[in-house]
Amino acid sequence: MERTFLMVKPDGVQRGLIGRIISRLEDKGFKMVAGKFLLISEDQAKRHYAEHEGKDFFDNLVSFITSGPVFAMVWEGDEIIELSRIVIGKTNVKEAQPGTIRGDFALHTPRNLIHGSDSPNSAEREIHNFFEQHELVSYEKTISLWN
Ligand code: RTP
Ligand code: MG
Repeated sequence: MERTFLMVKPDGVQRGLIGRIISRLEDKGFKMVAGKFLLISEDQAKRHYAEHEGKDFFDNLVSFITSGPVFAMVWEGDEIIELSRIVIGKTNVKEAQPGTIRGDFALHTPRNLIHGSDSPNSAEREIHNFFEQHELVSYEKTISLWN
């Protein structure tokens, strides 16, 4: 079972979309194992976006993600890293398809509402940048998706 780090970014919080974004992930059948509402520190933001350090939009990314509260989460499911990015939709809002979170709700590319890890290594690093091991809740879903 794979885990990923998903986060409603400050624009999603400001627009009141936390609930609807979580619903999309629940509708798909993924399992939430951790969640918290917080303001990100600058150091935490730089660690989170380490892969983009040196790019021209790095400073904007850090200032945007620290500009207001976020809702950080860990979700679990088979191949969830790839599947959740399909539910989220493409980074570029002009490419994000209707039916995806970004396709249905996002208007501007840097303001694309939600972050999702892009690989198992990133997921591991991002989860531990936001959560302690004891905050990840281990449980079984008692309603089967298959019958
Ligand atoms: P995310 O990390 O937020 O889930 O998004 P992503 O994988 O789809 O996109 P990524 O390439 O990792 O970029 C991270 C975030 O940076 C902003 N961005 N701005 N050219 C630009 O101005 C530009 N490119 C990316 C977006 O907010 C993107 O989500
Ligand atoms: Mg990314």
